[in-house]
Amino acid sequence: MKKRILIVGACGQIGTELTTELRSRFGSHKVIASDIREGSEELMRSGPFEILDATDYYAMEDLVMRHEITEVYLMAAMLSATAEKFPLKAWNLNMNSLFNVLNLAKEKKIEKIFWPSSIAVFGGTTPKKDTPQRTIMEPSTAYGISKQTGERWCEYYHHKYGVDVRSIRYPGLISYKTLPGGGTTDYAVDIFHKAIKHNRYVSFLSAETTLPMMYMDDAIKATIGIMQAPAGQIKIRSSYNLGAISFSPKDISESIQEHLPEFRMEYKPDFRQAIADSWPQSIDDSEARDDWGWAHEYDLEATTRIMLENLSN
Ligand code: AKB
Repeated sequence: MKKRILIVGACGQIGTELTTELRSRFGSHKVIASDIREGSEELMRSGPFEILDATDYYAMEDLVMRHEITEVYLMAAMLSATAEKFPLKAWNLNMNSLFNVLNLAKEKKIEKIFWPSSIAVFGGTTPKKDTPQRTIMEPSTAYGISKQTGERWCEYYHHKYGVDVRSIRYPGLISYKTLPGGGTTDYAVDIFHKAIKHNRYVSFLSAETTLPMMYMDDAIKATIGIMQAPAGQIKIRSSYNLGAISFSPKDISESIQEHLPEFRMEYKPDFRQAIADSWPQSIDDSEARDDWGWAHEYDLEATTRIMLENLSN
């Protein structure tokens, strides 16, 4: 059957770049972008777009049937920092949107689903270094609880109803093309904007807070990679650990100073410090590497160079 893709949450940080890449690989008219509101002019002009509330099952079903969708990438979610302010809203959005796509697949209206999980599924009792795929998971944030629950439901729908759902646990993502919103790792994008504009940055995480991170091109490659892999290679149907680089605010500040020696950092940790403190510092992603050939390309040095070059332009 011919492939027709729906991206839900296409105007967000990952959705925007994913839409562009999927359209260039499979053809613009085969990739339907959707979101609760319109996105950048570039995204709106690059192919079909529909307004969609991801929590509305009937609206999603209608869109899927009208466009004869075969695959859904569900990128709509409320991230960790915002979710701490609105825990029930976060639960409703993150869970109801997931149930909508899982049920569409259960009813054979779509064939394949991508759903993003996060390092937020781990908690303060998880081993922090080289966090294994299977380990203690006691998330203490509203966002983490929704992602952990979502993972359990993905696995359940796969085993019980044969739903082809694929997922990865994203670390913090860094891109010059799109801005993140409402996450704890957002500082690692904001810092580049402020470094170029003001030569200084006030970090809401302490100097030594090391977290797993990734350059966006690697994240897009992983997302499309896991969806393109033959079903037999996807042995984990909850969500795969995915690693690339790990750094702290101090590390990234020193990396920026290599290019902008005048750059200065200050540290004023806020409520997001407790969220970051409950997350791993680095990730063991050997199962993703073995099962479907995941490999990252970008280190901190390359990420810093690309970010500064492109944002200066
Ligand atoms: C966040 O900070 O909430 C996200 C994530 C790690 O899932 N970037």
